[in-house]
Amino acid sequence: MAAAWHVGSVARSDRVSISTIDATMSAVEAELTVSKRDKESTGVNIGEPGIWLTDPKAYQKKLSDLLGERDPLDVMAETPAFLANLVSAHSPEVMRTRPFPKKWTPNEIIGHLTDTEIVFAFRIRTILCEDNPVILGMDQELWVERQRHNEREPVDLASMFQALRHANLVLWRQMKPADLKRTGRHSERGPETLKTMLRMEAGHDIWHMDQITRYLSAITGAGANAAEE
Ligand code: NI
Repeated sequence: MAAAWHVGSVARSDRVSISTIDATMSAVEAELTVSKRDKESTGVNIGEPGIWLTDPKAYQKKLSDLLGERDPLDVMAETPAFLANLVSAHSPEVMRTRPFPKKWTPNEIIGHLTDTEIVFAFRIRTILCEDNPVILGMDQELWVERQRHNEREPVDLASMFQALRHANLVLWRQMKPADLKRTGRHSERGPETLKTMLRMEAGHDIWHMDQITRYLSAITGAGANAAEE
């Protein structure tokens, strides 16, 4: 069953248990592209308390820990099919259902993943082609809200993700070990190598595939104890 694929593969690896994922969920939920301070200073509702991490390096490590010893390129190559299966197995109505207050819908999670591919597409090319460039963060919540991801067709979002991921995988696969050592200066996390970003991107996939699976279980009633985060 497609929906169980990601969780199953994580469990099989024996490196990251689902309880470990649950324990890190609230932390990983927070993209550190926008700090709590910035959120507050701009008057944007930050939602639930504690959703924004205060330690960017911890976020980096948690995503890397989710990946464990798996090959990031293998993980990232599997995600488009996983999402394509989800949108064919569930109606648009289900995909647009908000399972918990203030949490994304499954459709919005896929929208967020397309945003991440767009952001990474620019960042990795900038770091590969320029010397130690500044990499800017983005406000993931506002991107999801103002692009109205939830109004989009789930099939379209999944297909956009597939195309964007393909374009990025082509570039990732071309990179030599020396390329992966190149650095950018993240506006909040500081210096970051392409190798670190690759591991983060794959860990980000694992986190959101687990999240979307749990949310769909909660919406459809398939999971007895679907976790909110
Ligand atoms: Ni994310």
